[in-house]
Formats: sequence, C-alpha cells, structure tokens
Amino acid sequence: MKKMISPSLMCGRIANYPHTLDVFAKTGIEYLHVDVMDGDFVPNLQFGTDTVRQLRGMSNIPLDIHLMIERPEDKLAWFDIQPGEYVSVHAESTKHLQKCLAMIRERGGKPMAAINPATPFLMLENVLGDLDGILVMTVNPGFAGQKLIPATLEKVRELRVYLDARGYTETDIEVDGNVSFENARLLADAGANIFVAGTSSVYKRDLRLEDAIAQMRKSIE
Ligand code: S6P
Ligand code: MG
Repeated sequence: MKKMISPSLMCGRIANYPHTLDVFAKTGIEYLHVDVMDGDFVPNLQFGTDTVRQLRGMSNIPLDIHLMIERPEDKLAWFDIQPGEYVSVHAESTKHLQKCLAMIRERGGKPMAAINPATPFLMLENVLGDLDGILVMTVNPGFAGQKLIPATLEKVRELRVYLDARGYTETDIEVDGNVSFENARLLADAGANIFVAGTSSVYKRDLRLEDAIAQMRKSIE
C-alpha cells in the first residue's frame, strides 16, 4: 500500500503556515491532518469549522480531518466535507458510528473510524465495509508531544492481519501520536500506511522542514 504522510497542522506556528504549506506541496505531502477538539471528548480545543474552511483555501493538499468531538452525527454537516478528504470519527464518541460513516461517504469523503489506545479494533467488525481506513491512536488524544503507548504497536500489527484475512487489503491504517522517525519505521513494519507527523518528526525543533520530511519518507519506505 502507498505510504503517506499527513502532518498535524496544530503542531505548527500559525505565522509559518504559508511557508510550511508551500514546502508540503513541493515535497509531495499527501494529506494535511486537521485536529478538531471540542473540550469534551478530549481536554483541549482546536480548529473550528471556519478555520477548517480557510485551510482548504490555503493549499491544494486534501485534508485529513480527525474529529475528537462528542456526538459527531449532530456536527458532521457543519464541516462542508469535500470529495477526497479523509474524515475520522471516534468510535467512542458516538452511539451511531455507522450513521456517521455513511454521512461522510454521502458527502464524497473517505470515512475512517478512530480508536483510542484502550479500544479494541474488534468493535469495528460490523462496519468494516463502511470504512476506507482505521485511525489507530498511539497516544491518548488531546495533545501533541506525548509518548507512544507500546501496546498500540502490537495492535497495528494485529489489525493489519485481521483486515487482510477478511479481504480488506485496501483499508488504510493511519497512526497518530508520537510517530517519531523511529516509531514510524516500527509502525510501517507493523502495517500502518498513513503517518501523522507532529512534534516528534516533521515539526521537530532544530530540523529544517525539508530535511525532516525527507527523513520521515526514509523511515516509512
Ligand atoms: C492529538 C492529535 C494529534 C497530534 C499529533 C502530534 O491528540 O490528535 O494529531 O497533533 O499526534 O504529534 P506528536 O509527534 O507531537 O505526538
Ligand atoms: Mg490527530
């Protein structure tokens, strides 16, 4: 499967966005990871609907929207989902996961279910056909700069085997949280193919953005 990098925009300084987005375009970055947090599902606030709209106008790179919000079924329509965008909804945040995934699909988006470190992927068994991907959180969501929870690495490995055994060989596995250069390599070997790049890789301090992206590509090759 194609290995893709999705830098987490919340890790960047807003003043640098024009330059950063330009470098992302020139280096072939596949997606822009946009974290949406409601202060309820996670203990933080991030990127409102208007900001998401403005981000679309700043780059041609498609968005990868990670919704960390309660009752996403009530709020998905606020996001003006565009064809080709990934949109992930946390399985823990809704009683109506299938409905959310179908809403994303109807709008031309690529539906993903996100799962926290403590959530078993088996709970997605009955929606595998509704998904384009599964976002495996490798930290508890809410903040950048955390440490990867080791058990999530094995989870990715088991998930890839589980999906392939059921014929879902094209279902993406995205990983998010402390995807450092070293962890990216381990996660790629375990079967992940979309890598959220934050403060531990692409946005690492003291590294030139272009060099950090090149190093990330090498790690996931
Ligand atoms: C946080 C959010 C993530 C972070 C990303 C940061 O819960 O969903 O997308 O922005 O994980 O990366 P790092 O390398 O600082 O952990
Ligand atoms: Mg995220």
